[in-house]
Amino acid sequence: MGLASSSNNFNYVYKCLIFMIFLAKFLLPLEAAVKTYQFDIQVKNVSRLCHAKPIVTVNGMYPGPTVYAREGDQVLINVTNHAQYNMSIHWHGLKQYRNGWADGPAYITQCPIQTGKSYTYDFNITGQRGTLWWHAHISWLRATVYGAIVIMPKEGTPYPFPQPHLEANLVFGEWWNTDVETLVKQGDQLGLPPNMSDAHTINGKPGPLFPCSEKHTYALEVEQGKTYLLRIINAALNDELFFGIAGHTMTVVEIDAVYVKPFTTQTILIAPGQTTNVLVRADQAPSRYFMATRTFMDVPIPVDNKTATAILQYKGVPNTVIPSLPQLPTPNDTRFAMSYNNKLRSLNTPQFPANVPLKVDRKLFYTIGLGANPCPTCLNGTRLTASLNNITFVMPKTALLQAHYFNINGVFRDDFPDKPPTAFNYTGAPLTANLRTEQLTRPRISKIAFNSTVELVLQDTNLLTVESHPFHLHGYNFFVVGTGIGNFDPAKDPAKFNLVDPPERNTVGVPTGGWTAIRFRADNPGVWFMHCHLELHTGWGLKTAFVVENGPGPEYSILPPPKDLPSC
Ligand SMILES: *[C@@H]1O[C@H](CO)[C@@H](O)[C@H](O)[C@H]1NC(C)=O
Ligand SMILES: *[C@@H]1O[C@H](CO)[C@@H](O)[C@H](O)[C@H]1NC(C)=O
Ligand SMILES: *[C@@H]1O[C@H](CO)[C@@H](O)[C@H](O)[C@H]1NC(C)=O
Ligand SMILES: *[C@@H]1O[C@H](CO)[C@@H](O)[C@H](O)[C@H]1NC(C)=O
Ligand SMILES: *[C@@H]1O[C@H](CO)[C@@H](O)[C@H](O)[C@H]1NC(C)=O
Ligand SMILES: *[C@@H]1O[C@H](CO)[C@@H](O)[C@H](O)[C@H]1NC(C)=O
Ligand SMILES: *[C@@H]1O[C@H](CO)[C@@H](O)[C@H](O)[C@H]1NC(C)=O
Ligand SMILES: *[C@@H]1O[C@H](CO)[C@@H](O)[C@H](O)[C@H]1NC(C)=O
Ligand SMILES: *[C@@H]1O[C@H](CO)[C@@H](O)[C@H](O)[C@H]1NC(C)=O
Ligand SMILES: *[C@@H]1O[C@H](CO)[C@@H](O)[C@H](O)[C@H]1NC(C)=O
Ligand SMILES: *[C@@H]1O[C@H](CO)[C@@H](O)[C@H](O)[C@H]1NC(C)=O
Ligand SMILES: [Cu+2]
Repeated sequence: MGLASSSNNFNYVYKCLIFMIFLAKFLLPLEAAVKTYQFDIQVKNVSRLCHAKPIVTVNGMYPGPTVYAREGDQVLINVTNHAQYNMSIHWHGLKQYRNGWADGPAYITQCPIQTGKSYTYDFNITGQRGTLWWHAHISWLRATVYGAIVIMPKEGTPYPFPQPHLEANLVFGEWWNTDVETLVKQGDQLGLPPNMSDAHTINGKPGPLFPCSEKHTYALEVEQGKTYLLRIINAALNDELFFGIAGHTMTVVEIDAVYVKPFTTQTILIAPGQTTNVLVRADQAPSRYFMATRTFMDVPIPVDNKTATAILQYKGVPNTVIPSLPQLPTPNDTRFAMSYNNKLRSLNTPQFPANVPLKVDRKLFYTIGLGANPCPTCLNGTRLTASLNNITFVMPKTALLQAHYFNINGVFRDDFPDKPPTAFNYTGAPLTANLRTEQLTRPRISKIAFNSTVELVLQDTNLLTVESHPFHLHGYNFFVVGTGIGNFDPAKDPAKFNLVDPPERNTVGVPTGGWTAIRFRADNPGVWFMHCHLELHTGWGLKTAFVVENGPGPEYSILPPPKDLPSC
């Protein structure tokens, strides 16, 4: 009897197990997991380079916490603002389909979360996997309020490259010894750029080439023969960066959460806003090797050119071993920058296709200009400014997405011009005579028909100076179909476009004195910010937005706003 009973029990347990395995294997993956996070915006005293100062943080962490999710998950992040500053957070690179309410740029898609208030960012991660990041999207608060987003592929879906032994995030930032918001205010009053940063950082740490760095050096322990996936994020405010590891080569496998055709390199180049995943094999003699990052700047503009370092530390090697530095290109190495960017190609496999729009419905040509407008109280009688098609963006007092959704008149104009007011030799001799830009009382943005295909050529100009500008589009990835030095030639250049496997990303560098052409299908209704990701230039007005109309019926239209959406 005992035997029969135990056999029955066995049968029962066995059946239950099978059923549970069935549930787990076939039902759970269909059920999207919900990931919840609490982000408390808190001011905390933090010390670097022998200077302590209060900084704005998430949960007291600098950099902030990593958001882990899986493709298909729903993510709920309750941001509670305990600081004295207005706050909003952007989930950089997440497409936020029909859901601009969760995108984050202050006064574009939402009013800020005011002191003492909370707002829950509620979004689904659909059709994306890889490395992205989040950051404050108001004033320069992203100087300290930023962190990584790691999106794993769906359960059971491997990477399209060898499985690494371990993964690590490397988030590059900038550190100022003084209060950044004060610096920005001072710069605004003078009409000049605020003081440049005092250090670059890797995971919030400048490394041993700076004073007081003993505790402020990031080290990654590796085992010889093993392969590591480094998720690299440029969260710096104003600097494009080179990165390399002494003695080691890297294999680039992903940019901006899109897989690329793998290639090996000694150095990567990464602009603010961009991410790059690389595989590194610990294939050198066990020792300690510097990982280093330094600015790329190919015009004589003063920049923070100091080198931040971290350490690749082979297991068992004592800390007394002095690491060597990698050879990075010179700060002005334009040739390296061009050749590196030319190597980036979408993976473009049946599983991960590059759906490049081949036919273009709407052609846009935007010139990027620096300028100076009269400012009697400023140091020089002028305030430095920046513009697209000679228009300096003015911040509205109400969020554009609300104004669009609720048909509030008078907040913005939707007649942003498709081309500059006058054609000129954009990248010819420096133009320093009339640097005025058009400054309006409300923003001008461009209206785009739902599901139309858009080609946008971003053309640098020599108004004041040429310079490289990393442009970021919210709500979309785009394909970088072409780039060149000098003036874009609409007769000749399109013939050279890569419409097969161009890199797909959310942030792209427009080269110094050159142009970049991007294409995307406007299938995500909403109001989507587009701006230079150099905080200095964004602050000067180098930004605009697209208002993408609703499609046919509710399932192609903007979702209703969440109940806790902040008001102005
Ligand atoms: C932050 O640290 C500095 C230096 O240690 C100290 O002078 C200051 O009072 C601290 N501020 C706060 C708010 O704790
Ligand atoms: C967000 O967090 C705050 C502070 O902890 C809490 O009061 C609020 O209820 C939370 N909101 C949600 C939707 O959980
Ligand atoms: C996210 O997905 C869930 C489940 O499909 C759905 O109920 C919810 O409305 C979606 N949220 C957004 C913001 O799209
Ligand atoms: C910026 O730098 C200048 C020159 O070094 C210095 O005089 C000024 O005090 C700095 N501004 C702030 C706000 O620290
Ligand atoms: C770094 O910048 C400083 C100040 O702008 C400049 O004096 C110095 O020559 C630069 N160093 C290099 C290696 O470019
Ligand atoms: C780059 O900078 C170096 C050192 O400052 C200088 O010698 C060289 O001429 C510059 N190269 C270019 C292409 O401007
Ligand atoms: C002030 O303006 C003059 C003349 O336009 C220019 O040469 C100078 O560089 C400017 N100074 C600053 C600090 O921008
Ligand atoms: C534009 O300016 C550059 C540099 O001054 C010059 O080489 C080029 O010929 C000019 N192009 C035209 C079309 O005038
Ligand atoms: C930009 O607009 C201003 C103000 O209307 C004008 O004075 C200036 O010539 C324009 N510049 C260009 C490059 O179109
Ligand atoms: C958008 O256009 C593409 C290509 O013509 C088409 O396949 C797709 O169905 C369209 N989407 C909608 C929602 O109309
Ligand atoms: C915070 O945002 C509200 C709403 O837009 C605005 O009225 C207020 O002036 C802002 N406060 C600060 C300190 O910027
Ligand atoms: Cu810029």
